[in-house]
Amino acid sequence: MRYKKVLTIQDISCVGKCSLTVALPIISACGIETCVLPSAVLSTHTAGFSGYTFRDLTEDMPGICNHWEKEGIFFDAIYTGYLGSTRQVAMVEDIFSRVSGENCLHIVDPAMADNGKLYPGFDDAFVEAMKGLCRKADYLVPNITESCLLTGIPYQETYDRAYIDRILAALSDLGCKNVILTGISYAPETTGVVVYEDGSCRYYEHPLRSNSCHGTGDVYASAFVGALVRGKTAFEAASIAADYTLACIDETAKVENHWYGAAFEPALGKLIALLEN
Ligand code: PXL
Repeated sequence: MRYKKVLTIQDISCVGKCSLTVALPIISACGIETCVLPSAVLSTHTAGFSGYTFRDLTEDMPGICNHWEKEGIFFDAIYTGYLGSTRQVAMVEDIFSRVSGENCLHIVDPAMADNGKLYPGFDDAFVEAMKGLCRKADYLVPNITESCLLTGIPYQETYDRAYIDRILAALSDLGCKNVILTGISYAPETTGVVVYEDGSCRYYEHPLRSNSCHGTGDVYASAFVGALVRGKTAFEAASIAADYTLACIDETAKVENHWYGAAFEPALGKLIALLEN
């Protein structure tokens, strides 16, 4: 049996349930070996906490990659999320070229913005650098805000299918082959994901919950990567990740004061069941 190995490159937010503390358990639950390259270490994530610590690990990256190369370590997929500096984005492109195994899948979540705004600490130079990494992705997993920043299309809170088609065409012009566009809602009670593959679009729609919590983008991208590497098609993986994320949001609603992250743990059994269908 081929034992698949994913490398995921994103930060460790020690508390806050996002990035590596979400990717590691979720991809592992999908039955995939999950190796990590931390981009930065923060005491918490930056959305809703104040006074967090931030240690940028850019300087550690070349040495870690050199060692893997010397050991002949290669990956079946590389999945990137929140990166710690603009300089790091080019380093990650270099890592793609050095430790990708045969037919390695590259999945890029350009985690840098939400709700029309860049996250604290990011600027236009970071967005420019991120465009380069997005071109290297086999699958890009952005939200609408990130897509707008990458393409220069003004962010809109309400929109129609023509606006989403324009965003997808612009991402394609940027060089992104396949795009899983998350959080696309065309009706008040529903939301969903648009799966754009080789120029054609499919939409997976599901109920929209009124409770929101931080970190659902990371939960979604991690489940997508786990399902894709397990051998599901991109549309199947996108749908499984959406059903799982919805289950996590429902679990979060049962817990008091859990705004800082999704209660993804109680729904892991559901994810495993979805993968076995
Ligand atoms: O979920 C994206 C994310 C990841 N890592 C850190 C963040 C955020 C979003 O705010 O602050 C540190």
